[in-house]
Amino acid sequence: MARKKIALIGAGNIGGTLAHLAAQKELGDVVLFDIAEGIPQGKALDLSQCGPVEGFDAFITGTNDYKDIAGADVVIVTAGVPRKPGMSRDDLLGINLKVMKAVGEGIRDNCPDAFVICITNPLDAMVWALREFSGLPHNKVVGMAGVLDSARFSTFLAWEFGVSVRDVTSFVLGGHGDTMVPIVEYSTVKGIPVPDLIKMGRSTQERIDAIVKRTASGGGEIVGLLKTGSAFYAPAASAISMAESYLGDQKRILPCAAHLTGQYGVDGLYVGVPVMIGKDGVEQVIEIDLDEKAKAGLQVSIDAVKELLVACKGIDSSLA
Ligand code: A3D
Repeated sequence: MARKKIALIGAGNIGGTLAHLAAQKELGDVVLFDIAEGIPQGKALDLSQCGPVEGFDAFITGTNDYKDIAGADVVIVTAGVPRKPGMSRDDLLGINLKVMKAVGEGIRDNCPDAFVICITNPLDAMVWALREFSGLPHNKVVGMAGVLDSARFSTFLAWEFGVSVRDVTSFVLGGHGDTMVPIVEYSTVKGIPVPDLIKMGRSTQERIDAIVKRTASGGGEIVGLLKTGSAFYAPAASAISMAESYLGDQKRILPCAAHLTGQYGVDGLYVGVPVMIGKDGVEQVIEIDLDEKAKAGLQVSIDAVKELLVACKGIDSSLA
């Protein structure tokens, strides 16, 4: 069987880490694309030389030409610029929207059958715009945020309870970061819901509330420490788990920014919800009953996404 092809658009911190993980896991051959000349080529060469040491078979190449992503099975998009001092949110939105236009058209023209995972921020708006510009089916374009947010939540819960991260399942809905909606009732240690663990005296409501808060500002905490960039190891690992579920038809249930068509009372927006990812991309959106607090939290997320889309449509009239 021919090897799969993984195209990574953006060869920055996350792009390079994605390339390393994809090669180590032998998901397929890897093409790193970036507009910066030399960066994708240099990283590809460096990563190729890990092969003999780590014992993986994967061709890793770097390019500045979209033609080289032709026929890719999976595309993971991290292209964009971070917000710099003095730049407004709308300035950033305008710049990254232009990037999504170029990337979307590059995917449309070269690998329209790919499964596309967007990571570029502001995530919920960029994944929507990328889908619009690429014209791919909605089930084949998805945003990565929930896997990362729930990984952060699970990490802190495992530390709190002093248990293996493997025994923790956590559940988040909604947007990335501030508007994330953690569902504590569905977060468990080996199936025991966190509220039950509080009743058992294993933690307190105050401590869990603090963990929820720390999770929601988890990205900012890392930016504050790194000072020159944002998190990249866990974001890359999260996107790779989504790619693996697609390539292996694993049908994993993962929280992703997915296109909704009436689920959770939302139509035509990308919102963070649990979905099943298999060989057809997003095969199902899992709708769960929410209590009033979670519903209100999700509504805040939805309103924030709507506001961003209005701004996008104001910047690029082809999106209106
Ligand atoms: P960084 O290391 O700056 O890499 C971005 C790369 O994109 C750079 O190499 C740029 O040269 C490249 N680039 C810029 N414009 C284009 C273009 N038009 N075409 C192709 N490449 C281009 O950033 P990073 O890898 O740390 O982060 C990438 C993105 O992910 C940013 O938007 C972050 O905000 C976002 N991010 C999202 C999450 C989520 O959970 C959603 C988490 C962490 C980072």
